[in-house]
Amino acid sequence: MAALFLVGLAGASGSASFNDPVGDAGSGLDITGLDVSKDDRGGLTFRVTVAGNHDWDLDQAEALVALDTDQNPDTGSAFYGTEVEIAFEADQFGRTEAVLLRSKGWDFRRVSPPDGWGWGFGNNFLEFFASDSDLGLSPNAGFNVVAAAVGPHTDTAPDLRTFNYQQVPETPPPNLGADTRAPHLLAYPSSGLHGKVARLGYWVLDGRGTIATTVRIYRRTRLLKTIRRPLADSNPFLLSHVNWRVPRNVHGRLRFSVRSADAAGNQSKQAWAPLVIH
Ligand SMILES: [Ca+2]
Ligand SMILES: [Ca+2]
Ligand SMILES: [Ca+2]
Repeated sequence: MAALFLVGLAGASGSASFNDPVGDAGSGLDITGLDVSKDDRGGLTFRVTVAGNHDWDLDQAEALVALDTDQNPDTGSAFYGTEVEIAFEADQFGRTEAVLLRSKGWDFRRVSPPDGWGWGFGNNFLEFFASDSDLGLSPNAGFNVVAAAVGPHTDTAPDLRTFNYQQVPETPPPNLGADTRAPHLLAYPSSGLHGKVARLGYWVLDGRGTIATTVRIYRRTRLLKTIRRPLADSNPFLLSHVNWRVPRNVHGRLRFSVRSADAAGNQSKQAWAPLVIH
């Protein structure tokens, strides 16, 4: 079944195709490409192509396209500095619909879609259309874009960070200034068994996608363990964790802190979560 509510795109200029590997999504939705095209009236179309055939309403697969509209990963929200996100998700009746979200702090809020936007899907793609101005883009401005399949097996295109798209082909993206924005961090209540490996979960968002992390485990105020992760790529679409082999004689209610620093040395606030060892 296919549904398509888009206007035709005669005379598209400034089209770009970005590819993503096939088979990098496990059993999840496998993105194979992202196509961006522009018509001569300032309309932009985004098509996310996926492997295999899907009945979107039946599969309940969810995907999103995130736009860094000012080509600055240090402004906007999660997902490498996103200002605008279009998410394909199930409505209250379980049917796939597209919703528009704008960044608010490190989060997003749903907003009414503009007149004249459109979206649709076919067996192997999701697509939406909007004018550049409704997406917050100046005429002819470039932007960064990433597509992501949401779920237990996240696939993103590209695998890390964003593609740069220019409405005027071959315009170079602007040079970035110094990164002065610290990563944003959440720690998740975690649990484990004494004598076994416990997984301590957290979620870190850094605009430029590179962080170092320090996890500290405490019983009340006594430090039991420090685990350091060196500077490395960080994907904001994935939850992170560190493993801790819990000593056999440790159990009960512990807690842990997480703090991350980006490549420029900006430190996140410290996040805390409980850790229960059975
Ligand atoms: Ca893929
Ligand atoms: Ca931005
Ligand atoms: Ca990928």
